[in-house]
Amino acid sequence: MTDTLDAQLLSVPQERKIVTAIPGPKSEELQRRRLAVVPPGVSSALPVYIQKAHGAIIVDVDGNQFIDLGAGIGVTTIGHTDAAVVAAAAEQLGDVTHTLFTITPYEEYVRVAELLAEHTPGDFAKRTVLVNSGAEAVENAVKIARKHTRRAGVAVLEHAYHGRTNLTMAMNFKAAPYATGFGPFAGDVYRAPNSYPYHDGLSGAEAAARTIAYLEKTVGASDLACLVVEPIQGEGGFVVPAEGYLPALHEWCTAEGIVFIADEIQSGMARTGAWFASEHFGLVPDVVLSAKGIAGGLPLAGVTGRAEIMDSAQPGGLGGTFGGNPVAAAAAIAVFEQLETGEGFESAQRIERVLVEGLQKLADRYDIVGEIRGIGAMVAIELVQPGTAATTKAPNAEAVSAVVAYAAQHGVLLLNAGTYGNVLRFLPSLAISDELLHDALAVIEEAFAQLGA
Ligand code: PLZ
Repeated sequence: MTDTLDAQLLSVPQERKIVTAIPGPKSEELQRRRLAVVPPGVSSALPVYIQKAHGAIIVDVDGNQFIDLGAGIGVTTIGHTDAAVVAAAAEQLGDVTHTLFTITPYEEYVRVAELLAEHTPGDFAKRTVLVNSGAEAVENAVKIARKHTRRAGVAVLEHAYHGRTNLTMAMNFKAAPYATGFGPFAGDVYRAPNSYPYHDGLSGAEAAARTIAYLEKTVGASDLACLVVEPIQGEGGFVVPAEGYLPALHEWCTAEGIVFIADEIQSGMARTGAWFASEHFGLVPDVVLSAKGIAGGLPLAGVTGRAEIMDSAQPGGLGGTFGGNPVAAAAAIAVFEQLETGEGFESAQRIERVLVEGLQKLADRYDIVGEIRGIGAMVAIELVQPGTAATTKAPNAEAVSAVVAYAAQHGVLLLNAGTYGNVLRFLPSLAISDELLHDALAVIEEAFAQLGA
C-alpha cells in the first residue's frame, strides 16, 4: 500500500507542462460523453479532465500538468493527495467506512469536534455538529440560531456567498447564476451593506454603523436570530473588511442577543495563515463554520459554536446520513495534525509575500489593476476598466476572463471571483513552492502583456 502510494505521489512532478492543445483530445472525448449525461447546470470552469494530482500540480488525462492556483476553491489547502491524509483515509476505509453517527458513534467524529473546539477562536465551552458541505453547515447554523433565540430573521451582507441549497440561495448576493429561476426562496433573509474599503472608502466604524443602521431600520434587531458573515468574502472577491468592522458588528450582535455566525468555509483552516481568518480582526464569533480545507478534499463541514447556543437544538434535530463520515473525519484529523506543526501557517505567509510582490509589479505597469488585497494564501486583484482606477473603478470582467483563459492555455489554473466577475483570486495550496508561484506569475504577466492594456 505504502509503496504504491509513494510511487503514485512521485509520478506527479511539481512542474508545469503542456503537451497537447488545451483541452486535449482525451479531455474532448470525455467532454462529449459528459454532455450526453450531465446537465449544463453543472458547469466546469475548464473542461480538462483530471487524472491525478499531488501537491500543487494537477495532471489531466492528456498528460498536461497545471499549476493549481485554485485548490478546488480552497479545499486541498495542505496540498493534493497529501501523504498523511491519504494514509489516514485509506486506513479508516479498511476499519469502518460508515455507521451513521446518529445510530452508533465512533471516535473520529468526537476527535474532530475536540480539534475544532481547540482551534476555533474563543476560550469557552464549544460543541460541534459535523455535516457534508458548506451550505449544509450554513443551514444548520441558522437552524440552531433560530432555535436558540426563538427569532426568525437572518441577516447577511452584500457580496456574500453561502451555498446552493434553498435557504443559502436566498442568502447569496448574486442571483445569476445561483438562484435565477429556482424560487420560491426562503423568507426572513435581510441583506445589509458590507465593508468594502476599495469601493466605499469607509472606516470599519463607519461601515459597521451603516450596516447596523440598515438592519435596525429594515428588520429590527429584536427580530434577528443571526448575522452570517464571511470574515473575508470568498466568491464575492476576497473582500477584506476595514479594521474594526467585524468586532463592531459582533459587539452589536452581543448587545442585541443576535448570534454572530462566521462563515469561514473559504477563509478558515489555515488558508490565511491563522487557523481562522477571524483571528486577524480580533473577532471571536459565537459560531464558526468550517468546510473546504478541513479534510484535505474529502467532504466534511462543521458548525462549531458556544455550548449554550449549540445545546438549544433538541436531540434528533441535527444530523444526516453521511454527516461526519468516519473516512472524512479521519482525513480531517490528519489535516489538523499537519497544521499543528505550524509549517502551514508559515507557508501561507510566504505565499502572500511572493504573490503580493509579483502582483505589485503588475499593478505598477497596468492601470487596470485596481487593488491587490487578501491575507495569506487568499490573495486577489480587482481589475477595473482602463483609466477608471481613480474614478468609477468600473469592473473589468473581460480582462479577468482573458487572463484566466490565457493562463489555462499555458498550464496555470486560475479562478475568477467577484460579484462582477472582475476579480482574479489566488488560493493555492500551502504546499506550493516559490518556484511554482514565480512560474505562474510569469505566465500571468504574459497574459497581461497580451491584453494590450
Ligand atoms: N460559504 C464562504 O465559499 C462555497 C462554491 C463553488 P459548499 N464556495 C465555493 C460552487 O461554485 O459551488 C462556499 C463558500 C462560503 C459557503 C459555501 C458553500 O459550500 O460546500 O459548496 O456547499
